[in-house]
Amino acid sequence: MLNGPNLNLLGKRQPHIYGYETLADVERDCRKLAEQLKLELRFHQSNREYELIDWIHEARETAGGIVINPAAFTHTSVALLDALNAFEPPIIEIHISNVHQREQFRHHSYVSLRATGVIAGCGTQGYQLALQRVAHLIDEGERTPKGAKK
Ligand code: CA2
Repeated sequence: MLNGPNLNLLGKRQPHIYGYETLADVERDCRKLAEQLKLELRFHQSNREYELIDWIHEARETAGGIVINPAAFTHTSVALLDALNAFEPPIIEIHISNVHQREQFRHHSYVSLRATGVIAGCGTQGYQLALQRVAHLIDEGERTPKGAKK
């Protein structure tokens, strides 16, 4: 689960947009859910684009899926898109706010060009919804023989 720039401020500023839960609260709730879903969860946040890219590269060898809130990099980063394009398993893009109800520049997402699914406007609950979706897609992938039509 990857989180982009400024999400370390979650719950501490702009609660009218992002709510009162901190990123530590989100991580705690997701860890509980991951345990129920029998998934090993790695949870990261960075304000640096290259660090997110390095984690995506690392995930190529180790992860069954990615949940990513790219934050402002959503709208700017071809580099993040390129890294995600090199990752094969499911990717769920999540936004806490409904980006489509906000400024025009938030309506476009480079990451959506690669994301398997997108969740926006469900608050911090979106992270848990995304995790459930990844678990479902991993299960489905394991039941579908390679090369079979889905
Ligand atoms: O709604 C989302 O989750 C966003 O990805 C959040 C980004 C924003 O740039 C995207 O357009 C939508 C902003 C993350 C910054 O988070 C803060 C949280 C609390 C206080 C200040 C910033």
